[in-house]
Amino acid sequence: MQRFKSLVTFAMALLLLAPVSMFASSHREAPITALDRTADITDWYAFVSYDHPDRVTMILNVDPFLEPSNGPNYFPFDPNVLYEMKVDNNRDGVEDVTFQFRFTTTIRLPGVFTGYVGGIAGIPPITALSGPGSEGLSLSQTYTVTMVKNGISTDLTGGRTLYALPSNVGPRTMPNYQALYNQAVYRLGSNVSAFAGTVDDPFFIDLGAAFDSLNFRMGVGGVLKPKVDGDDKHNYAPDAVAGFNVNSIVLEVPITMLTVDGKLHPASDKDAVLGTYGTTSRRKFTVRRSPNPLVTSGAFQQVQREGNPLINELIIGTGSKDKFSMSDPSNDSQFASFFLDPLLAKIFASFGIPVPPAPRTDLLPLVVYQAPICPGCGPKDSGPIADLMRLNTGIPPTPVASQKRLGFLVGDNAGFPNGRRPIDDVVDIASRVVGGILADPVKYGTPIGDGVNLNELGYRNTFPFVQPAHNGRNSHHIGPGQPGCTGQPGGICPVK
Ligand SMILES: [Ca+2]
Ligand SMILES: [Ca+2]
Ligand SMILES: [Ca+2]
Repeated sequence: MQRFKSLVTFAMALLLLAPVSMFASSHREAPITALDRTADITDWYAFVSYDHPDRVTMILNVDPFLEPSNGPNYFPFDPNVLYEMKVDNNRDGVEDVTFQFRFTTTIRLPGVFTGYVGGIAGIPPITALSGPGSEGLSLSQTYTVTMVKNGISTDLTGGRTLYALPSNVGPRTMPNYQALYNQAVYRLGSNVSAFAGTVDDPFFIDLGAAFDSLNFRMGVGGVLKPKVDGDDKHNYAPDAVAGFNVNSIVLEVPITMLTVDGKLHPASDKDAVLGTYGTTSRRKFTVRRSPNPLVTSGAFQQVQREGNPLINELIIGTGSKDKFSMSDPSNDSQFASFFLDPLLAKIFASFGIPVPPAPRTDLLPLVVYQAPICPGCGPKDSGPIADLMRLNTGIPPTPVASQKRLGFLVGDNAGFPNGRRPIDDVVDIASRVVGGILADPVKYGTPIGDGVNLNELGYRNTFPFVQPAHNGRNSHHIGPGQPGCTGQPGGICPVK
């Protein structure tokens, strides 16, 4: 008992030192971006498209916890932020193909007090992003898509003007939001598609339990019972992100646009494997001269990046997070001590969950190129320690009906940590990986999880793979005790 108490004391001491958002995917996790929300990356996804196995889709989500009713300006992208998607195709941890997104804001109705208006005062409802039907769209955003490869910048818009999808204000202003959403999907030719706008946040987590010092509702340390663990169709705990929107940039490109030689490769070939991440950057200098808008100048400085949600959230200590955010992945060996002896594993151990001893070489496949994600990689191909979302493009996508929330851990090899799809339950997967499941699934395969098993709106199975934004007038969140999570008898979610 004394030993147990001292372990608990130890665990609590560790918790006080632990990263602020240890379990959030990446919502408000680093000190700088907690104060700079438009540059705050919440999630990074990269996967082979389920409907087009010859293409890769990348999703960069930014600006966390957007309350759908939060007018009058809602959630424009930041014109002062450079949003980028980066791909390493030759295993040195340095990007070889970069996609850049820049936004421009126009206020078309400067005398009106809100960003969006319709069905009132002679202004028709908003039914289009431009032209007739867009009269009430005062706050209008357009964006550019540029590919940088071998130092050459290529405009991918084909000369078209691309409009970002505003949030779903409500039924009077936007009576057919789905139609607006459809208009924001751009097929740009050469099998390149782009989308940018406010959408349902696809991430799911019981944040309240996680931050109450890992006070999970399913069991001590978050150990799931088989019924809960095996149920990909219901939530047994409240999803704290449910009912919130996020700003999303989605790009789909042919795999051949990304690989080192412009060809497709089988899974056994090392050239099939890409290392991907997303970044936000701002110019180094800002001048504020009232009453004029601020002016920025100078080179771009990276504000944040995300590769694996696991590394950014569960591994890096808060005192190093800003440095990590602004560093390049190819320099991540400076963070090797966090990778090889993670604090979270010690906390799991304090709950009585067996974990492997440090150094944790079983975590290396997430930060270097090696099997199982890169079976074709030899010892000389591993590259430097680098937090990249590694994706083997030779592994075919799993058909939608067969996809599993636990992805790679349960034989759905097209899921995290081989890339990441919206369905992948990264909280549960990452917790189990830290618990040692890659080292020995029998010895260290404790089914750790939070009881939130899916996104409340489900998943879209075609481009852009994100669901339309929640309605500002008629939406709600799913709190403890409210409908939307099911199953747990006598627990916080009512049984249906
Ligand atoms: Ca490279
Ligand atoms: Ca959601
Ligand atoms: Ca979960």
